[in-house]
Amino acid sequence: MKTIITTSLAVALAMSVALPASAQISDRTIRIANGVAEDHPVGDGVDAMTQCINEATGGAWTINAFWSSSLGDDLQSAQSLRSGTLEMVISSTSPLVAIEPALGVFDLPFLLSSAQEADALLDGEFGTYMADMMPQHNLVNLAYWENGFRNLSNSVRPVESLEDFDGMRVRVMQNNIFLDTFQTLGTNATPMAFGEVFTALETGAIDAQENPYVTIDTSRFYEVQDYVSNTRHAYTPFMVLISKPIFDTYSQEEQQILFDCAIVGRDAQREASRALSDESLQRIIDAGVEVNDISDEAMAEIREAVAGVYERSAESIGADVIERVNTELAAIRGQ
Ligand code: TK8
Repeated sequence: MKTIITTSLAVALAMSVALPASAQISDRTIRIANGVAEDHPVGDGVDAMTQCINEATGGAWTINAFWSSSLGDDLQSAQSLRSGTLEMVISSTSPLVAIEPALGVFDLPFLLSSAQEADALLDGEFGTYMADMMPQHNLVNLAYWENGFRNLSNSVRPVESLEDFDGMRVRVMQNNIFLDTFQTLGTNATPMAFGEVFTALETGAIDAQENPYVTIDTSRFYEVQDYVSNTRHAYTPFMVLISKPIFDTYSQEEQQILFDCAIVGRDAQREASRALSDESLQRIIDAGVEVNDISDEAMAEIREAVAGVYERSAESIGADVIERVNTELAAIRGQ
């Protein structure tokens, strides 16, 4: 009896030494929900993340991405994650404000002014501080990817001044900060899920929407819009979220693979996003859309008009969160 135990122990030990990794890795299937189209830079990020996972798990995991809101919109998907019926979503922070109001900090108009600033903020202490708010909602943020600087497109006129926003029927993401911003600019703003935007533009139910060039390109909004104005009014990041109830069933090693590969995906995704942005802009122009910049003077007026949004959002976001982001940004800007 004793010999048998000793032998099986020895075998188990030998195996655990020979197979240090696979012993902790189970077969898993991860479905990833997305609102964007597959040729959006998120597709490049998912490819890089998947390849990294394949290498780390020896192919034990199956990753299935679903595009163009085919598993539901950002908020619906995030709710499915919370109840443990879906594994992952790559979502803009904006619709998630319904779950965690502090995320509205990223919707504040003209908060960020460059991609470098965004990276430093999101990959630094502030990004961690915001991510740490998610587990209490049954969500785990693995990384921040790039959605990008948002620009206004419409079918009415080029927006060159504050007055040009007047009366435009614009779709905004579903939260009060975007609603406030666009109402303050004088538009008739309607919150709407991303998946409904193309049809609403096509049928003329709305005149305008706002998204980065890569989204105006890959979601083909240029087919149903005549003008794009370079407003860069917000940089709303993507969160790569995993369901916490599901994440909790993963071994520590598996959890680490998720974090590491989401970062590998992030780097590929941001690179693709920045490379595609100029190409997308060119495709939009080639499609016959009129693209315009806004003068510094007019931009200053637009910024001034929406400055009050910060004050009015302080209660929902949390004054401490706004103070924190301002402090962090001042440090990043070397002020
Ligand atoms: C895609 C969205 C989208 C966002 C929006 O699911 O809703 O306008 O910018 O890209 O996250």
